[in-house]
Amino acid sequence: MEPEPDSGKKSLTRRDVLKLGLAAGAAAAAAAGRPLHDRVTAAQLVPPAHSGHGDFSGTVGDVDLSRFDPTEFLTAFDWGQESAGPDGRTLREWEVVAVDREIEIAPGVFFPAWTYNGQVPGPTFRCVEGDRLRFRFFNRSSHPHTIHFHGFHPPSMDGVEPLVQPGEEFIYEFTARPFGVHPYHCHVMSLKKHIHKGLYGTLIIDPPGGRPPARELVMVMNAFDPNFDGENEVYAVNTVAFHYMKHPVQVRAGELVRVYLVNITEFDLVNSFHLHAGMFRLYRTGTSLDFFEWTDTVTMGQGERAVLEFILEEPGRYMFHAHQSEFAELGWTGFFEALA
Ligand SMILES: [Cu+2]
Repeated sequence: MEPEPDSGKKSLTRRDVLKLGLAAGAAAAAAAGRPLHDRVTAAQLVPPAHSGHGDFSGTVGDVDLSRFDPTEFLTAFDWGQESAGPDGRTLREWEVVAVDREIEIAPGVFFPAWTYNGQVPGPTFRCVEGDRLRFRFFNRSSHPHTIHFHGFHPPSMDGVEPLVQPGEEFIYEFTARPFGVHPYHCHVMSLKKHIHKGLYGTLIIDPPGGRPPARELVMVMNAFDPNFDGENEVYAVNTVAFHYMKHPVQVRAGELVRVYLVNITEFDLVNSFHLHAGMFRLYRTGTSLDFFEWTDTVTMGQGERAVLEFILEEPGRYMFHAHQSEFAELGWTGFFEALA
């Protein structure tokens, strides 16, 4: 391992660790007899700086998209089982199961996640302000977990206590308010561990009259610490490093695009979203229909979220990435592809 150029001692950079992780992932995949496409060869261990013209992606190959496809996740809104509640309000019901599952965060890099419904991020739940929401939570994991939603609800429904032990269940029920974008996550100590391991997702509460028609997308800024040293080595939106470089997010030139953006990144103080060649209207927390600012970059602490609205005016590829360059180079970079 090369020492850092400006330091007297040998130290592993986060990027070195990503490379080591790729190698370890390849060895593990081979040992586990995974199919060939899951394995990583030495030729695939290409650091971003040397990956060639026009390719910022520091990974080669693809994750197993049949297990989790970040492109499908973008538009997977789960409205739950809808019925008329006793008071005439719409009742929406979901089943949420906490389950331990290994996930693939970059080609050949596996992470022993704790998940809601087997996926990271968890499902994007969606409803309208005033709906009655009922989440039946089953803990099939090996540790106690909860679901803590942001937004208004009785303190008894706050997901801090009781702890839901392995094999137990709990029903969270409350009325959806206020409209906006609200993260949800496990709230068991050690909090950073339970969140970082993958127990988080997004609850979107629509305004009673809805928002203007748009191409709608969910993006959860997240990161992973596969070597458990308390620092992230892999960054992404929606879990898989560089996924939207390899599979650009397709929209139409001239159409309104709406991104529900959440920052759940553990360990780092802030994360950010930057759009190239355009600007977006920023609705912080999504709780007002008047936009806060017209900008191309938004920076968020953990738990902050926003609605972004923009139009990509001309056909072509528009890059988007964290404006922490380090995060961008460790996976948090993608393209929108505006089609004519
Ligand atoms: Cu937990």
